[in-house]
Amino acid sequence: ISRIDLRGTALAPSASGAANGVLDRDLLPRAELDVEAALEKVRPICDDVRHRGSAAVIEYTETFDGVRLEQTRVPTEALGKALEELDPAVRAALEESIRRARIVHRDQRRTDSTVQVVPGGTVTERWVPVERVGLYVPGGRAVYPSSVVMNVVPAQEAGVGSLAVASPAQAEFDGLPHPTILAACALLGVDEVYAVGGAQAVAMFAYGTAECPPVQLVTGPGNIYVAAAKRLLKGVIGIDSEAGPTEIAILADDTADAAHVAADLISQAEHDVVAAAVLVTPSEALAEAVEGELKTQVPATTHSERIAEALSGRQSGIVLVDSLEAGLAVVNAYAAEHLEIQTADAAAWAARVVNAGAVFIGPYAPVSLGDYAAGSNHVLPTGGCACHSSGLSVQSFLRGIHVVDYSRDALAEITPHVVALAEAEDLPAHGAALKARFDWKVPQVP
Ligand code: HSO
Ligand code: ZN
Repeated sequence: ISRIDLRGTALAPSASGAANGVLDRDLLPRAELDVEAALEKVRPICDDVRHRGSAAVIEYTETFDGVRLEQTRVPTEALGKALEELDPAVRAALEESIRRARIVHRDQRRTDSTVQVVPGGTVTERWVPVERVGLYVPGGRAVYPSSVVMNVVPAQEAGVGSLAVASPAQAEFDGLPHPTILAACALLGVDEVYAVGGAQAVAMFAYGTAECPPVQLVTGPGNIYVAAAKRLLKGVIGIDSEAGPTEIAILADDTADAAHVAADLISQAEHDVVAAAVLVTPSEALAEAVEGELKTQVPATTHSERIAEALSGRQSGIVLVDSLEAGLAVVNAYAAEHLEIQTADAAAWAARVVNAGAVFIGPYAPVSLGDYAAGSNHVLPTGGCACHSSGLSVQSFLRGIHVVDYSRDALAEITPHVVALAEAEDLPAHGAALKARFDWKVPQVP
């Protein structure tokens, strides 16, 4: 892991508390993902699925996954069987993860609210779930039943009526998606699952096929082709934000336990050779101790090669700063997907974080807890998107409909203003629509 020395660099937050303006983002370790290049590859696939439906989906599955499907939908019996065969310890863990996620996400549900703007004039914001949602679940190396939980629970708690899951067909599992994915679906009560992956899965969801009715929103992580297909079909469908490689940032002082800091950096580096692990600290002693811990811990882990590559990439590093105040400016500018605060007074520092997907406070809230069982969601904005976006929540599956209700008197009262604005915009018919209700006369402002 490399060191980035920002000591002596002016990092004080601006008057508004926002650190973005004062820190050159290029100073920070971060990788780039080129989705654009994949767009040209997925365009013909999406077009083909649009025109030929299931037949095209089946052909692409044969080409890319080496499986000849008879039908794209996974039979219900296969879901039940996967659940029966699930390791009881994994089942119990998933059940607890689901239980906690439900507690948190149920609490996120907004209630409709009506405000009286003027006597006789109200506006209501009515929250309505998306009717049908498609959830993409990757196959291959990243088989994450926990991500099924994190996508399905908020959709269900939002009241989404119809939910379908797509996950690549796997030759080694008789052409079905990974059995743990199927078992997680069964546990969550999802029975509509398709053995389809890649861009063709996103196109199937967007345009619909004879087997799979179209959905309105597609969520879930995926490889670069899935990301490209989502970007391409956005508009036909709604999408969640693009999930880039996992990131962990840790703001720590010398009260932090170096072994724990190292273990947490390693935990997220484990995802991917391009995963980012960043420690921000004013403590040279901690930096050194963490480097020492990494030297002993990394070789002892199962995926040591992948982790070593992630930690030595330019997206990872130990950032030395003059003070925790400067460190706060750095982590706010970085806008990490996950941010741990391991300092004295951690909660107080955490309260001053403005850009992060999720914040983990103190020594007993490691990111891995949030990945599986804190109750919070682990689908979070990456690549700095935390400065404008939020993680997945019940809100992601709702739309707010404005409901406008005005009486005759309330409309009469505002008519002169509407007419004035309509005329200023050279749209007199807009004003006329109101005047028509008052015999074409503009009611006088009292
Ligand atoms: N840290 C990942 C989520 C995950 N971790 C799934 C383990 N399984 C992105 O937040
Ligand atoms: Zn993780």
